[in-house]
Amino acid sequence: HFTVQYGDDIAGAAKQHARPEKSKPFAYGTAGFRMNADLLDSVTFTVGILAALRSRKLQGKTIGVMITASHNPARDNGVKIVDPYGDMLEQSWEKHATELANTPTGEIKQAYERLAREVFKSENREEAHVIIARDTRPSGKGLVKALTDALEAMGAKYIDYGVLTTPILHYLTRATNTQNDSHPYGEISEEGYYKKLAAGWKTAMQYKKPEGSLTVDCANGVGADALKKFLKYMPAEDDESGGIKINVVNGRTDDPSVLNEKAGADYVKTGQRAPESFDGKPFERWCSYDGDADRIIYYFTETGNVFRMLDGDRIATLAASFIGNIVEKAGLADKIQIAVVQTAYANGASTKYIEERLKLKVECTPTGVKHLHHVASRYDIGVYFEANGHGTVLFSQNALRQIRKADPQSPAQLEALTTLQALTEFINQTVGDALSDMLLVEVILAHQSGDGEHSIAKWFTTYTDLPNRLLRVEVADKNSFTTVPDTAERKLQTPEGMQGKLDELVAKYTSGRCFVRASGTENAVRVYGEAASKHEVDNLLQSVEVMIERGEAANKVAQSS
Ligand code: G16
Repeated sequence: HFTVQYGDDIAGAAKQHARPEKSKPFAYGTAGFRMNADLLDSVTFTVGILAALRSRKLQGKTIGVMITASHNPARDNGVKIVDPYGDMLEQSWEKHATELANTPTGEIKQAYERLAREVFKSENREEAHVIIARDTRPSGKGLVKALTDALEAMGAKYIDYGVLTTPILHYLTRATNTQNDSHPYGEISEEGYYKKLAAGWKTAMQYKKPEGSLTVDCANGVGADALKKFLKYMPAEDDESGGIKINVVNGRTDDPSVLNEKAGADYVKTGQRAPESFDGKPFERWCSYDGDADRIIYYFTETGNVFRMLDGDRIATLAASFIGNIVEKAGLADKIQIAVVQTAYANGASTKYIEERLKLKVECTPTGVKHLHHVASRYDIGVYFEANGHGTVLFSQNALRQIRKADPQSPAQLEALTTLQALTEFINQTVGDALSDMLLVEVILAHQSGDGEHSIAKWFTTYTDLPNRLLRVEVADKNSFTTVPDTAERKLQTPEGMQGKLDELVAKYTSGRCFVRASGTENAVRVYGEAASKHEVDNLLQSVEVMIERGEAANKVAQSS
């Protein structure tokens, strides 16, 4: 038995952030806790306790806490913990977060002390360090107060960085913890992030000028503020070396009610349509960020107003093919292994293209960047993207070493190495990042342009997507939808018998594939399907929706009788 400090302070402070007695159980989900902001005060307080505890457990390393509900409507909010190297909270700690969040306020001291004994093993008097940021949601400020009350009760030191994009908070967490390393990640400031990205861009774009302009729909979220600030660090628009014209639209962060409204990456991807304010001319490049700027989707129209979307799968294939190419040109193909990580939402045509054309390994994980990131980090270069536009490219220590020590034998090799080196600089190594991913796409398209064809159109024609659809179905209890372990969420375990019925439906369609899973960020289930034709996929998804609704109705009857 050893002494655990701060228990009484926590019990005292918790009274100001009491857990509502009748609330449903809270769970640390796909991206931390996420729900209606009114329910989040007590949860955020307990996240503060856990963040400080985690910092102490890791010898005082700095832990990040981000308050955001990203793509959700403005009334929601969320809170998630970022580990020292900028990746998501280690999964074995998620259960501690869930347990603390569900502890009745009167028992919080005991629950905290029990947990501290379990994780510390012996007395721990380390300092605790936490950094905080939030998106533009009005509820964010109050939640930061709940968080800092907990941090103060825990005797933790903290910095509140105010309103930032999620990826910038991840960047700052890593930069803070690597400042004394031989290769620090970057300057510990928001400005440092912009400078690092712009410097990488300039190197990668030496002697290149992007074709035309790019318009960015910022979903009226924090990405708009970040992008406007970032543009000040970029070369002038008319600069022959990397100058680019970027238009910012849907950048209203003063009115919370418009956040993610008929705009943003989720709106575009889910509905396979442009944001409402779209007025692009044929072949003009557009992209959409989501509410906290960690996802991006590209699109354009062809003559005749045909809408063409380039989602996360397309960014993954573009990046994997380009990087594979320059690794080879740099003479490093036998030293650096590249793999692509996707989820079940990846279009079957993209997976086929990566395996058969690019001849690269593909891994499939459950939804949530935390899962993809983990698997991608096992490779020298791990390209990971969810179809919804959330992803990045990771370079291992081995890859970085090989790139640094390579000795170019020709001007072509030197160019390939310089570009590769620049990519390692501006691609966010901590998490999916709309701004950094946008630069990646723009660099690649600029390198591939110049033959008279629109680079975005050429990108679109590399393979043909299988017609697909994503549905969101509201159900009484999304937790009654569970999936079989180790199937990357592709098979339902419960409701009992539903997977069998789903298999029967899918078998009726050419190249049919469909799965159902509970969302980890919204109170709904998601249904994804693809088939050989649009007509077939529409039909398939309609039948699946009816099947779910019948199941719901039968449940209701069973419960009331
Ligand atoms: C979050 C996660 C993503 C996930 C998305 C949807 O995104 O970070 O990895 O794909 O939610 O998850 P689900 O289908 O479980 O609701 P964001 O951008 O909302 O933070």
